[in-house]
Amino acid sequence: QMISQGWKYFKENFYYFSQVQKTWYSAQQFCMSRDSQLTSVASESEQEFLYKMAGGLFYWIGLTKAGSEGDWYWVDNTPFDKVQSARFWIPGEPNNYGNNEHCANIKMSSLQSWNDASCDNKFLFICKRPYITSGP
Ligand code: 2F8
Ligand code: CA
Repeated sequence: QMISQGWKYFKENFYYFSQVQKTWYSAQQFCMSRDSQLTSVASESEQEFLYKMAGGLFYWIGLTKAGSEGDWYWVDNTPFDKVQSARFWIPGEPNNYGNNEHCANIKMSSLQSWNDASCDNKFLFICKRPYITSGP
C-alpha cells in the first residue's frame, strides 16, 4: 500500500517527497519508475499543500522549458497556465540566472515559492501519482 511506502494523499493524488537529492532529469526518471511524474501544481490549494509539506527545503517540481521560446510546461502534460501560475514564483523569478536555469523548484515556505534553477543541480524532489479508482 502506498501510504506505508511514504506517499502522502491529497485531493485524488499521491505525492512522494524524496529524502535523496537528484538532478531534475534523474528525479523524473525515478518518479516514472514509480508510475508517477515530477509534480505539477494546478491550483492554489495544491501549491499550499506542497510548500507546507516541503517545510522550507528545496524540492524539484515537474516544471521545465521547451522550444526556442523556452516556454514553461508541466512534464505530466497538465496545461501550464502562465497567468494563474505567475503568483507562485518568488518575486524576481524566474530570472534564468547565468542563462542556464531551465527547471523549477519549490524553494520557500510561501505561496510565492518557485525558483528557476539549473536542471543539473541536485535537489530533493516531489513525485505525483493520480489515485485511480474503478468508480461507483
Ligand atoms: O538570488 C536569486 C538567485 O539565487 C541563486 O543564484 C545566485 C539561484 N541559483 C540556484 O538556486 C542554483 C538562482 O536561481 C536565483 O535566481
Ligand atoms: Ca532563478
